[in-house]
Amino acid sequence: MKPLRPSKNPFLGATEMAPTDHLALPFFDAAHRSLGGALAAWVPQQQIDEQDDRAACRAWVRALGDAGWLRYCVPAAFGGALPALDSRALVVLRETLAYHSPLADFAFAMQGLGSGAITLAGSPAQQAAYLPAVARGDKIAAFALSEADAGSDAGAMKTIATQVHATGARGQNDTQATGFVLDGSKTWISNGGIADYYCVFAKTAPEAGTRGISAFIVDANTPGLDASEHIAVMAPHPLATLRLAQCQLPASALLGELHGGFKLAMRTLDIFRASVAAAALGMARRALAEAVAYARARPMFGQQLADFQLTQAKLGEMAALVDAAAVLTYRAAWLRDCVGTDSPAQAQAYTAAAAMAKMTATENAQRVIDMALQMHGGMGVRVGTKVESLYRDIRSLRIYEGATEVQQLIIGKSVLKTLPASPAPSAG
Ligand code: COS
Repeated sequence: MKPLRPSKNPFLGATEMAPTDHLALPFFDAAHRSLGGALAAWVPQQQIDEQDDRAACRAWVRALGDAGWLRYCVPAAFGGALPALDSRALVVLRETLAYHSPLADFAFAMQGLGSGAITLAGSPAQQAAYLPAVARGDKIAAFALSEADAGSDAGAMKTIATQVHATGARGQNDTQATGFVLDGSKTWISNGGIADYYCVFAKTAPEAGTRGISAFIVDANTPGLDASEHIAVMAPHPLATLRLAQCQLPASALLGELHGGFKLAMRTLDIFRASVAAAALGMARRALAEAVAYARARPMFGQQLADFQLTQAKLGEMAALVDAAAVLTYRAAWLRDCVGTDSPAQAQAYTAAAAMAKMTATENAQRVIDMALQMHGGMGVRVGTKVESLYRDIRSLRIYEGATEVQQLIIGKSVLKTLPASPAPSAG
């Protein structure tokens, strides 16, 4: 067998640039290829100490903003790089960032998710006040939907926004609200405690279910907002519980239509679900690169680990899982960019494709990373090796922004709606 190229130090792992060959696929155009190439060269040059996740996240936002990468989170009219949010650019950015640093990817992604609802439904004044600052990295953004008893069942939220009327009366008279008072609690809020503002979803008509939810922009310094309860997780990143006690908001804080918040949240999540898939893909590609580097270098029974058919079979399975995730992820992004979501049928097709991508890419990445860790043997569980941190980093992606089970539900509902009631009769 042809000797395999050993790396100098197998325990340092695969440190080269993120791969870019996949950008040759027809889902992408020349601009995506050049974006991916430039970012892949930029990220490894950054020296950000990630020991303190909050400080690191701020530093990544600063670096990503200064270098212009955050401009892909907002449209050109508000300081963005492209006329509209481009799903393929988001996918390229997140995959490449996650390959090197899941925390860099997190910092980037939250700028997008935390400003997405403003891009989709903000008033011109809201867009001007927040989006350029997000694109520069001057404002840190956050998206506050989940509650202790309302995660997958987002419509079950209890946080309430009571309308205040000119007379000082409180109620649900939709026409004369001069402001709102927010009461409740949100949890699992990424960037909680370091964000400059939060897009908060709250009930404005509690009896109306998902049709009685509205979105608000809540500045971090709003009296009554407390984001000091940090949540520690297995792959540290800024996360907190928000307490909202009698937070007084002006009428201008309402984001989008009154009672239109649930759909706005779903539309925002839809855009970014394909990019969560891309982040998982970046981590899976990195795990595969680590496994290949290790297998080539590790001597065992008089040959290298990579010389064993068992190893080659595993690497083959990992590569196929990565490519399957890649194709679904790129298809979802391409559908949104190139087919659009204007008609109900298009929107339905994209929602299902994004759910398939998110489910498959995160689940496959978990398997690929687990296999890469297993291949590393004892080194795989040693704190400080890349596969060990990837093993922790990937886990939450199967849960946040719609758990795998929610994606299954979305895909299943879509299949029931779109497939014919009975299969065509067979010719025989
Ligand atoms: N885009 C636009 N509108 C959407 C939508 C989408 N992707 N998904 C649902 N809607 C609309 C529906 O069309 C429906 O509209 P009408 O009231 O006009 O009929 C409304 O929203 C309610 O939809 P549905 O009845 O499907 O809502 P459910 O309460 O059954 O919830 C799931 C459906 C489970 C899919 C939804 O709650 C969900 O995505 N949950 C996960 C939330 C999540 O990602 N949490 C993590 C938070 S961020 S880390």
